[in-house]
Amino acid sequence: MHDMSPHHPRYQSLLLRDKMAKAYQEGILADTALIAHGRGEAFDYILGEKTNLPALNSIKAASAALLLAENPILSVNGNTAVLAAEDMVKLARILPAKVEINLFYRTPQRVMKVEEVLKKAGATEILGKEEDDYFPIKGLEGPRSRAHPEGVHRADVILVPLEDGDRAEALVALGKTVITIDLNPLSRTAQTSSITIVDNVVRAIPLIIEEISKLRGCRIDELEAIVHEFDNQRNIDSSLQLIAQYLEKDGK
Ligand code: PTJ
Repeated sequence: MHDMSPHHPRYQSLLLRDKMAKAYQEGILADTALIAHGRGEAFDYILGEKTNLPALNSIKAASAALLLAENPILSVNGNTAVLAAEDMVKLARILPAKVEINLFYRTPQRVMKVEEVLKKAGATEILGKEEDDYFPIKGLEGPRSRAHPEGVHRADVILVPLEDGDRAEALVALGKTVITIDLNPLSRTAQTSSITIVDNVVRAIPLIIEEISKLRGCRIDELEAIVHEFDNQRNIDSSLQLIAQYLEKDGK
């Protein structure tokens, strides 16, 4: 760990960078994960590095959808495991939901490393392991098409933070409700998912956990109304407007 002062204006961001760099050195992350993280940082910067109103709206809709789900699944890749394993495991426990590993740059070694991270965070049941059964997702090729028969295949609602566009699109085409957390509101994942949370995973997942405990006492029709009234495209447009306002204000 680099010696960093907590008074540094970018302290939190530097801490996350350090965590990512260390995880890469330990073989948990693919090299491109650091590039993906940098892209996320850039979007986070122009969103003010805080959870904005559109993100709060989608967090509420996502929480209602997860509570309504019969078979919710939390899909975990390398970046999510490194940045938010404890929160993902906590979310899985309170729903309850299953956790499934799905890697874009899949190697048996990385699957084992991500499994270790999740176990260390307290996960007991993990799907998507190297030795697990799987069937490919229709319309997808390569290792990221792997889906566990009791996990992603059976799921009605899937949380896929930091995802790649093709997979989100293929899952939506199978009739699944796909919730994504992606700082880039223009990414294909953001644009094709059912519910898009434009926020950092490190802030969004704890907020989903909080929202779930608030909505827990709601009736089913109340939860359904929250999901039906949510307009994903309009909400993404609001995030884009925030970015435009930020650039306009700071560009002057
Ligand atoms: O662990 P693997 O092998 O499954 O690989 C995971 C990555 C993320 C490397 C892989 O899925 C990938 O290459 O993703 P992309 O296509 O670069 O997309 C990542 C998206 O996540 C981008 O739109 C980033 O802006 C966004 N992003 C990056 N960091 C965060 C983020 N969104 C939310 N929170 C973050 N911390």
